[in-house]
Amino acid sequence: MKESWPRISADEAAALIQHDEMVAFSGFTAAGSPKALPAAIARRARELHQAQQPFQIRLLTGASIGAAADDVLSEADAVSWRAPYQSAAGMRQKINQGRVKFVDLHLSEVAQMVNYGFFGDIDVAVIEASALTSDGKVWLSSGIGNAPTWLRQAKRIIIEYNHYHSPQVAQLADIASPGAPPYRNSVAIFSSLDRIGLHYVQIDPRKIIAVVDTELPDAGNTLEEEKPVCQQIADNVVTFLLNEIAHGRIPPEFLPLQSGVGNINNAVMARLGENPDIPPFMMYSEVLQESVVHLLETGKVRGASASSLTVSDKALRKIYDNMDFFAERIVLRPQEISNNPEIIRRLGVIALNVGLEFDIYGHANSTHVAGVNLMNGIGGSGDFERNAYLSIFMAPSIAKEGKISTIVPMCSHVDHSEHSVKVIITEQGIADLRGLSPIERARTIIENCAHPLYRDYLHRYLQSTSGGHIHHDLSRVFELHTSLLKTGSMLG
Ligand code: 0RQ
Repeated sequence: MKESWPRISADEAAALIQHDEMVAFSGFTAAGSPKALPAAIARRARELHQAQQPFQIRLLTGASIGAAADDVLSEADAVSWRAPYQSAAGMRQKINQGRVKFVDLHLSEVAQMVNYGFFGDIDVAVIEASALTSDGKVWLSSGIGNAPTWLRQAKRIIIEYNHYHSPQVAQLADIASPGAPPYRNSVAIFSSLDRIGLHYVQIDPRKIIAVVDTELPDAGNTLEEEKPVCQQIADNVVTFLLNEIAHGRIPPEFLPLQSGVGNINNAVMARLGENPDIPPFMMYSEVLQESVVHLLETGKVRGASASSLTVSDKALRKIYDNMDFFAERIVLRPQEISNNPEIIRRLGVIALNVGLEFDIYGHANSTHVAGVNLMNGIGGSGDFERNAYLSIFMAPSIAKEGKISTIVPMCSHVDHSEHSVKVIITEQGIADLRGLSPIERARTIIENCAHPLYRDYLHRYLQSTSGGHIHHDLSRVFELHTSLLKTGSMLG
């Protein structure tokens, strides 16, 4: 059924959004997020603020959106409340100044929370679509995120019809809902590529209040040139996984991998891809980065499930131009399915995420620098690490040219408890914590993962403390952090 909605401009669509409304954006990372409305909402905020009128939205998303979108909104003071994840410098600053209220959430849980009204009603959903029909079928684009939930729950819908995307992109989508308790059934995914849903979302077309045409690419993902430290971490990950295969702790056909975002994860994927002793494997992840596209082509990655294709323009074009090949190997899912704990546990996913700080007993801080300043948010790391077959965390052993040790006596903020962290890997080495008591864990983490600059301090700290099952000296436990705050370096 061909659609015939009248088109309006992004500014006209933004004018349909009122002060203090809950607005929900489609997508997961820049992929699939609205491209025109964020700037238009920011312009509306500026104009109204100049006229001394209040205008701020509450903003729900899938994960991060394009950094430019979050930044333009935060610069215009257009957002009063934000959840569940962001990764933009400007938005981060406003959150840390207390000018935007931020709620850090496990990404798998957000749809359910919204369905049950934890955050109130969604007034307006702004959804990037690659195709649309007049009877209310909406085909999404390169990122799915929470868009199906927003489309079902929102009172009003603004569609950004992005002609940049090939309408074929929807072949990758598998839109399904896990249902709602107490009548939730099992989610019938037994292998990464299993499909259980539809390619589109069916909505009540009367809810669509505006359609805006765009032709704008996803903001891509800009990865830095591979640093030696990323390569060393990646080599250590490969060594660890090969040893697991050799000892029969990973089956010969391997297990599906989840890989977080950023340079370390990209290096890990590249190294796994190059190594002939790592068998071809599946991915059950949330974000597919650039390196995975190449690995799908070489056959090293047999298939990949995720919520978004966070890749460059070139890689996305390659997928669109070879859709027959990629549609058999990629499934894009709503994040309540891509990050679903039930499926992660069932498939035996190997989770690989980066953290900011780890303590000697194995707790991990992914989100708050020195315990106070938000970096990005927990994202999907908790969904995967808590439920994985092997929960692996990675980080360089030092940050800021050695002024910071990422291994500390006690984490200044905890996102993942010791129970969710089975292995820590830095460029220094591998701390395999399985089966170790707290004191054994501490010795292993310090010896294998801490940087030589900090190793003696940490050993001395441990030796000088006493206690019961776990040893700590509460008067000194944050000595490194205190020194960082006082002198700008943990070394003092
Ligand atoms: O800052 O660039 O100014 O030097 O933190 O660190 O090493 O570049 O690593 O980009 O992979 O980010 C944990 C933030 C790591 C990310 C985190 C400084 C360091 C640098 C970034 P500079 P790197 P990355 C999938 C899974 C949570 C969400 C998640 C993250 C900057 O991986 O947000 O896992 N994870 N999602 O110098 C102070 C420390 C530090 C420190 C590093 N201890 N103290 N600063 N830095 N350690 C994705 C989704 O969920 C969508």
